Amino acid sequence: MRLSSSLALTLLTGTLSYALPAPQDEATLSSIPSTALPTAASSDPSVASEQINLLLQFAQQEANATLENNAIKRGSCTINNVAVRQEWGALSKPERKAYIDAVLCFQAKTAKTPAPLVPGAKSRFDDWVATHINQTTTIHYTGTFLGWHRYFTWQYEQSLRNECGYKGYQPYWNWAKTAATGLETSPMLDGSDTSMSGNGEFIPGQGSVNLGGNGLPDLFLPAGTGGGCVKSGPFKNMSVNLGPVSLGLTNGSTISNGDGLSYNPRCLKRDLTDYSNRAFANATALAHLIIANKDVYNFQMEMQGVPGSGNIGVHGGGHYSMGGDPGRDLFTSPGDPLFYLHHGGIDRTWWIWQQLDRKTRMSEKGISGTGTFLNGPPSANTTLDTVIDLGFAAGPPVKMADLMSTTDGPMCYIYV
Ligand SMILES: *[C@@H]1O[C@H](CO)[C@@H](O)[C@H](O)[C@H]1NC(C)=O
Ligand SMILES: *[C@@H]1O[C@H](CO)[C@@H](O)[C@H](O)[C@H]1NC(C)=O
Ligand SMILES: *[C@@H]1O[C@H](CO)[C@@H](O)[C@H](O)[C@H]1NC(C)=O
Ligand SMILES: *[C@@H]1O[C@H](CO)[C@@H](O)[C@H](O)[C@H]1NC(C)=O
Ligand SMILES: *[C@@H]1O[C@H](CO)[C@@H](O)[C@H](O)[C@H]1NC(C)=O
Ligand SMILES: *[C@@H]1O[C@H](CO)[C@@H](O)[C@H](O)[C@H]1NC(C)=O
Ligand SMILES: [Cu+2]
Repeated sequence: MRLSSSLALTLLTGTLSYALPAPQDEATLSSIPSTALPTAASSDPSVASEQINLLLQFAQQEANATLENNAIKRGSCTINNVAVRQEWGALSKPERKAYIDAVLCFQAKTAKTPAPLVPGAKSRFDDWVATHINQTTTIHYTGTFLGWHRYFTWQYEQSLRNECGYKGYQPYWNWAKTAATGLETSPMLDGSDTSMSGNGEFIPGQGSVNLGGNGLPDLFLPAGTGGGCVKSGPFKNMSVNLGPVSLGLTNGSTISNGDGLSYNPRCLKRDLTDYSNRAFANATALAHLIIANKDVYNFQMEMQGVPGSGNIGVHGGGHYSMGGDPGRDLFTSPGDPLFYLHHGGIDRTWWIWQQLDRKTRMSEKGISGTGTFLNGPPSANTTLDTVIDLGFAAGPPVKMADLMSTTDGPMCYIYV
């Protein structure tokens, strides 16, 4: 009796990983106690980067301990078969090329979306953009934001593997790193054959983008160092077919092309903006997001930016540091293939945060919000039973319950 209740307590407090040392890796498992984790984000970017690294190590420890137990219990996702998602710069050049080739293959495959429904969806890549446009107002500032984008990114990765022979996994963007180095010199955006293509052509004399208006205070972001068509790297020839729906321009105005579903082929434009990366997605901002927020409401609001606060969060910071078209259009943003590296980074941030308190943050208490953008118009609370449906991009529909863990539901991956 005494023994079983203490085991139950151990399970409840999530410390089973420490109680049951894994046979081969005991030292690692017990190496970072939760008391050693930082309690406040450092304002020094290099110290903050160290803090993020420690949080990441701890998250891996927690996730790996569960995967070790799954191996003992002969579960399907174990430490032996778990996919490991890496930062773009950590991939070898052949690995980067393999990812790029799979995306180009995807862009050359015929769409599954029926043309009468979305005339602008020409490729498999476009199926994803169409789904995102169609659901934009019900997947941002909602209870589904994190889960929806986790599933969207995972299914994209799976489709690259299953339909285009990709053998790797979804790489991610570490904004803290590009905030320190600058975007244009990073291996992800240097315009080389092994990058996600580079900046757009420089357009002199651009003004600012205004993210305010519509009752909110103005929030001006300066233009970047590009602005025109991307002319270097693997995606220099790609055609952006859908949108825009709500594209911020550098003269402060916003343009749209109706519902964004008609065929509107144009070049991929980027306007790499170090300012937005440094101001909103630096190491301190990322460390603060993970450390300071104890409940999911505050976590996801800081991540997306509290409207009117002047801070667009790491989510907005990443999007607006790409700039251009479709980068500055919330609806059409997956039309830039860099979107998936950005959302790999978003998902990784959520994953690390979840591992710090697995019991709460992977349960219904780890969900906050409703089915509509800032609950306008009012709608039902999102729960573990809320269904996520990616339309013609990929199936099957799943429940939020299946998306709270990256290793206990249909998915099986971790981050390093
Ligand atoms: C967790 O497991 C992954 C996959 O085997 C490994 O790459 C990573 O180093 C491990 N992390 C820790 C902290 O044990
Ligand atoms: C871009 O298109 C041109 C003309 O069709 C072709 O010669 C070139 O190889 C293409 N470049 C890339 C990177 O796909
Ligand atoms: C901003 O630029 C767009 C595209 O060039 C143009 O159509 C629009 O009229 C401009 N708006 C303002 C306020 O200058
Ligand atoms: C880093 O991000 C934080 C939070 O967004 C911000 O307050 C700070 O000014 C940023 N640092 C720099 C150097 O821009
Ligand atoms: C929805 O969630 C809010 C905030 O957590 C809560 O106050 C409210 O009671 C919930 N509504 C229902 C119908 O459960
Ligand atoms: C858009 O969403 C509606 C409602 O969920 C759905 O019926 C329709 O098929 C969707 N269209 C696309 C292109 O996914
Ligand atoms: Cu989105």
